[in-house]
Amino acid sequence: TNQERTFIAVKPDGVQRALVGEIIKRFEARGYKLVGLKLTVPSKALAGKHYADLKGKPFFNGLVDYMTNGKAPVVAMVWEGKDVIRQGRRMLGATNPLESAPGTIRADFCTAIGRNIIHGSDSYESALKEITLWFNENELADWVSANAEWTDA
Ligand code: YYY
Ligand code: MG
Repeated sequence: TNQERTFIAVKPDGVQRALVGEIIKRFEARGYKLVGLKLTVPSKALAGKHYADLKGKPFFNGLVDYMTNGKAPVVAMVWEGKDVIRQGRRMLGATNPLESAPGTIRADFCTAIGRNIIHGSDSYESALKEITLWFNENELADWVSANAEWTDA
């Protein structure tokens, strides 16, 4: 439905590299609606839950440290719109930037899998879990975009 929501986060490397505006711009320009936005340094507990399915991978501890060490915050966002979970993943590109198609965010702005600048939920279940983990209900804005009559049909 048009009300589908996904969790998108600019990781600390994306914030350091001043790509926040560029990333927001792409989702806005596509016609998606921003309903949640905050700068935060996640706790190790939060990052561990966020990446729970990767526990045991050799890169897990480094991943959690990079997300939580506070050298830069994460820009946590919730975006809403038609097919936004799947389209968000397509806009991000493959996990390994060297395999990402040109034109995707990862291909256009990075080369290292361990510094791939952005996160996006990979399924409806992940989106629900991640939105709930990173945001309180009262941090999400219900609003009607004046563009909706031109972008939705
Ligand atoms: O969802 P996505 O971010 O595209 O990939 P995941 O398989 O969920 O891995 C999460 C995160 O872990 C990835 O964005 C970078 C990091 N990572 C890594 O550093 N090295 C790997 N071999 C695989 C993933
Ligand atoms: Mg993932």
